[in-house]
Amino acid sequence: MKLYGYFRSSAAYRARIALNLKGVAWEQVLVDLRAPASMQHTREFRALNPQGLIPVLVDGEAVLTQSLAMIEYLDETHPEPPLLPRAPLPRAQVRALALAIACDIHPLNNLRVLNYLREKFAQDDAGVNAWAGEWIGRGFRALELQAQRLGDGRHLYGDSVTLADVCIVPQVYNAQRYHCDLAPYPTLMAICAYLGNLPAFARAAPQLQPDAA
Ligand SMILES: N[C@@H](CCC(=O)N[C@@H](CS)C(=O)NCC(=O)O)C(=O)O
Repeated sequence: MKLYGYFRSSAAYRARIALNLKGVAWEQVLVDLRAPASMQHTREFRALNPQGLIPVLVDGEAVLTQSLAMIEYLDETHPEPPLLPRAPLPRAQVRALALAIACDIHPLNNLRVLNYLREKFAQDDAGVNAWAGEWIGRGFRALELQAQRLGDGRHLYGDSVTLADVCIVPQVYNAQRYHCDLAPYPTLMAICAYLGNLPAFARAAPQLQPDAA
């Protein structure tokens, strides 16, 4: 499989973790999101994903966009280890945690949104960090409580790695990039400290990717 990604992209980070957990052979195609390269806007890349977003997963002739869809595809085609519980209720609860991150937190600190704040609303680094911190903070306050209720202190949900864990580690990385105060979220931080040492997570870390600056 081929994963189109960029070391700092937290959505690509999720896909890297899942590919590693599943133990499939995969290679990385680097898409430099930074200006002036801005490879996500090239005609060639838009032919692959008209959204102009990474990650993109290519499996043979199949092209998949949206990290959560590709992770569920991997989970269905490579069932071990499962990233979603089988029973409907825990399955929905894990998805809810993952979606809280992928739909409600992450889009507000995506590059194109932050660039828009800079270009159209004249925000500097401090303004951009305050924006990102606000939305990450609102999301993390809820997740901290949910992790205390639903997790075991090492996992966001239950006692094994799930899709929710695949999402929280990259989102905490993003929070650190934007200098968020993470002290109010001791449960989330303990979970990420544990997960970050698992080989599949460790190998997916941004600083270990070939395009890391
Ligand atoms: N919901 C999408 C989000 C993808 C996304 O936002 N990717 C970012 C990097 S984390 C991107 O490609 N940004 C390019 C840009 O903003 O121009 C997913 O989960 O795959």
